[in-house]
Amino acid sequence: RFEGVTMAPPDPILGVSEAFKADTDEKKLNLGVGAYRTEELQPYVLDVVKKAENLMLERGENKEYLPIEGLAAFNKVTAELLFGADNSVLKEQRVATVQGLSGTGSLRLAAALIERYFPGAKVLISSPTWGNHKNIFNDARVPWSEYRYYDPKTVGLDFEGMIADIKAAPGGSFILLHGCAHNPTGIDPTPEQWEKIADVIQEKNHIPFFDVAYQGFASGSLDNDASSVRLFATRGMELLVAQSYSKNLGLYAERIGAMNVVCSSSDLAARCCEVAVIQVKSQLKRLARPMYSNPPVHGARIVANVVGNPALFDEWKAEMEMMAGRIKNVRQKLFDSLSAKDKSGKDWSFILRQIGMFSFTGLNKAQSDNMTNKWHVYMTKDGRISLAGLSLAKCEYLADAIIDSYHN
Ligand code: PLP
Ligand code: TYF
Repeated sequence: RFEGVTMAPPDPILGVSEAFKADTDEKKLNLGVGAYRTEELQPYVLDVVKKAENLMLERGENKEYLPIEGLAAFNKVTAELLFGADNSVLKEQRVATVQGLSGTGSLRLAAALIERYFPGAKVLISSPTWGNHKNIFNDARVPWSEYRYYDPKTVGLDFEGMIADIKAAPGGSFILLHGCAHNPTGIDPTPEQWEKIADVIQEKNHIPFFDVAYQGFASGSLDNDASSVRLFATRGMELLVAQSYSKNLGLYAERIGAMNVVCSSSDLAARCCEVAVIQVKSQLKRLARPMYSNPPVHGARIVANVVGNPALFDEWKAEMEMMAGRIKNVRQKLFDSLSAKDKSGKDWSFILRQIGMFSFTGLNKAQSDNMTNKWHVYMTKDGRISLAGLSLAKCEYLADAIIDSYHN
């Protein structure tokens, strides 16, 4: 009976790691998955995470089930980290926060909410976007379409196209936005552009839906990286925000994140907003119950301990700056190596304008194949490379590989 089950295609991102493992060449380089590595290209567990885990062990905490909505201390600090503790959306108790199974699980939970309570509503996603967004909305049976985002001619943002497509979407659509460090392009709107994006979303009565997977990782500052979300929240808009601690705390496998729903009301002082928060939370719990019942506790405790303890919080910020700084250093070195080696006169400065873990090189599929087949550099076929998996020592080699692939 199971022989009727057909073969599923490999995941375009995680499949790259599998291919990398199978390669026996010692020059091989894995720039596929977005996971931070040290200069020695080893996985990194943050010192603050180890300290928080030691505290947890000393306290001898139990393994009882969490409530469906997750750990209360985590939900409190995660919303404060996102919006800022003194933000009026928190003071007015306008946010329903539930712990999710990292960014992916939180997005999936919100997709289920959209499918159930906004039947027929469309989600607009950027072209291109993180590959899993399409899977998540397909899986939840939420219709989606794309808005223009990346302009290959400028290797920058197609802002006019983006605005036109958001304007043209049916009123009341959900507009998926990357809070910072857009994956895969590394290109973010400027603060002035964010204001204009908020204007058209408000005009069209759309609902902004932020995916925040890199808070602190784009600029090195948690507050700067949340400024897009805060700008929308300050306007009193309703919005959805998925959060992930995979990258900024290196908690990839702990699956820790959150879904935040900001409720609004024409009369903000009215009780109707409070009621909306309670109702939305009850429905998120109802959706979670048959899917996974309740979320894991370990990562939630780590985050609650790190963010809730001023000394650990400061240490975290320093470690995050160190990680973001290392990525900036390899970004600069890669640019310098490309500029020095490439005799064609091509302008590589777009690499320096991109931010976050990734660089979108502009290499097409055939050129990306050449990177892998000839140079043993593993990357996604859309031309994205993870700078978090690159070391200063490998920049020259990578520059040779890119130049060869570009010009042949
Ligand atoms: N959203 C974006 C844009 C991402 O890049 C990622 C991870 O790479 C995620 C969400 C979710 O990751 P996780 O499920 O590990 O939190
Ligand atoms: O590199 C990326 O864009 C991500 C990484 O469950 C990732 O796809 C890997 C596994 C996972 C979530 C994200």
